[in-house]
Order: sequence, then structure tokens, then C-alpha cells
Amino acid sequence: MPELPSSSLITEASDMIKTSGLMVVSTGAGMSSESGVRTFRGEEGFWREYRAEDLASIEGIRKNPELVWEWYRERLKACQELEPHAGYYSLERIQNEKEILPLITQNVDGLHQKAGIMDVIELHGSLRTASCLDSCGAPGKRMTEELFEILPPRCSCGSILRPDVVLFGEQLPEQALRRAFRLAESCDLMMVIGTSMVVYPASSLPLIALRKGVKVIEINPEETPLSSLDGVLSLHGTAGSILPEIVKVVYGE
Ligand code: BV8
Repeated sequence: MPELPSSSLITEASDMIKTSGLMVVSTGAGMSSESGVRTFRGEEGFWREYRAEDLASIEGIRKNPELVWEWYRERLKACQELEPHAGYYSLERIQNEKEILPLITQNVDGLHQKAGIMDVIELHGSLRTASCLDSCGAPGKRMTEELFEILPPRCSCGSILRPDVVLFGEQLPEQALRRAFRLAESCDLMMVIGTSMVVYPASSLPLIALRKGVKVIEINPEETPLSSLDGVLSLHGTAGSILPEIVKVVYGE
């Protein structure tokens, strides 16, 4: 069982949740790792073998369509077969008790929704559909097993398809990003879980909250650029082990 932060830190985080009004959660790939989805960086990250730009970018898909689609097939399969871990259900409990818990995610795996979390803002899209790499206008296709029978999957116009995730170098969905910035500006507590704080503009959200004097709770087994900033309560450990402990203190069993 991974070691937990001290009970005083867990209590401090729990008190912040109890007394908070609008609490916002922001998650990265680390939130999914205890459900079996590999992270991008960190110890067992994908990107030890590949550079991000070689995979999640338009150039990468054009240069290595089979490699990139192999990667997305592996991730889609994982997301379909994997179940949310206890940490997701702890967030669902907080959502049910507080009635509002906006959750901003960089993840595309849909696991938050699988755990019953309702208000999920997908900054980087999702693995639900794919569309024409050359934007021919043909309707997008659902990302199902059939789509992967022949790699790379093709649009009806003959071009290669691309997953409807936000690739590096692409703008984020405007509405999602605008709402995420507004939440960072207006929340009075932000919990940041499982992100290395590398990818922009997602990484700017906790910094916006801190600049407004808002407290930030970070849950991550590793140090990140956020960990040592003033106003951050850094809980070193995993989402799946820490979140249930916090919920126990906040709401009892
Ligand atoms: C944009 C979808 C305008 C696809 C993804 C130079 C400097 C700064 C920025 C840039 C730059 N050059 C270009 C940029 C902008 C670029 C960027 O930020 N690049 C980075 C690499 C420097 N950003 C963009 O291009 C964005 N668009 O800005 O548009 C623009 C355009 C052009 C040029 C400038 C501006 C688009 C970014 C979106 C890319 N798409 N995903 C897909 O998923 O397939 S990014 C993808 O990687 C994820 O979505 C996520 O955002 C990122 C991975 O980061 P994390 O989620 O943090 O995961 P990571 O593995 O890194 O870390 C996991 C953490 O969890 C670790 O800390 C680990 O310790 C922890 N952990 C592990 N286990 C656990 C745990 N924590 C808790 N519990 C555990 N059990």
C-alpha cells in the first residue's frame, strides 16, 4: 500500500474542502494511472520511448500514421476495458455532497464520467470520435474496434483519420478553455491531481488560482513545479490512496 501523507496534512486538506465554497478539480494522466492507463512522463510513462510530438501531432500522424494509430488503439482498448479506481469514486462522493464539483481534465480516457462524475470539462478532447485529417467535412466516425481493422483508418474521402483529441500545436476547444479559465479565476479551492505541469495552457490553471490568493491542494507522488509554490498544500502520494482518506475525514465512512 503506498505510504500516505501525514494525518495532519490529510486533515488540513479535509478542512479546506469542508470550508470551501466553489471547489474545482483539475486532473492529468496520473489520475488514470492506478486504473492501468500509462502516464506520458513519470516512471512508466509512454513517452520514455517516444517524444510527444512524434505521436500526438498532425506532423506525427502524417509521418508515422501506423505508429500513431497503434498507440491510440492501445489507449482506446485500455480506456474501454479499465475501471475507475477508488479515487474517482471519492471525487464522485465530494460531487454528491457539494452538489457542484466542476472537474477540468487533460485526460481523454472518459474514466471520470465512467465513475459518475458529471461536470467534466475535457480540455484535450476525447477518444470517442475521429475525423478527417484533411478536414474534408465528412462526418466524424466513432472510435470503435472496427475502425482499427485496417491501420491507419481512412475517411470516406481517402485521407487518413485523426482522433478528435487536441494534438500538440492545436488550439484547445474554445468553450472548454474559456470555462476552465473562468473557474480558475472564480473558485475558492482548486485540487490538482496527477499532472506534471508540463503542458500549456492546462498548466496555467492552478497558477491563475494561486494569483487570486486561492488555496491549491496538489496530489502527486512526485515533485512538480507546483509543489513548492506558496499557497500549495502538496500531498505526496497517489490519487487512489489519498482521495479516499480525505473523504473519510470530510464525510466520515
Ligand atoms: C496550444 C491529447 C496554442 C492527445 C495532449 C514551449 C513552451 C511551452 C509551451 C509550448 C512550447 N511549444 C509549444 C507549446 C504549447 C504546447 C505545450 O504545452 N507543449 C509542451 C510539451 C511544452 N501546447 C499545445 O500545443 C497545446 N495547444 O497551446 O495551442 C499554441 C499552438 C502552437 C504553439 C503554441 C501555442 C495543446 C496541448 C494538448 C496536447 N494534447 N493530449 C492525447 O492525449 O493523445 S497532451 C497530453 O500530454 C495530455 O493531455 C496531458 O496534457 C499531457 C500529459 O501531461 P500530464 O497529464 O501532466 O501527464 P504526465 O504523464 O506528464 O504526468 C503524470 C503525472 O502524474 C506525473 O507528475 C506523475 O508523478 C503523476 N502520477 C503518476 N501516478 C500517479 C500520479 N499522480 C497521482 N496519482 C498517481 N497514481
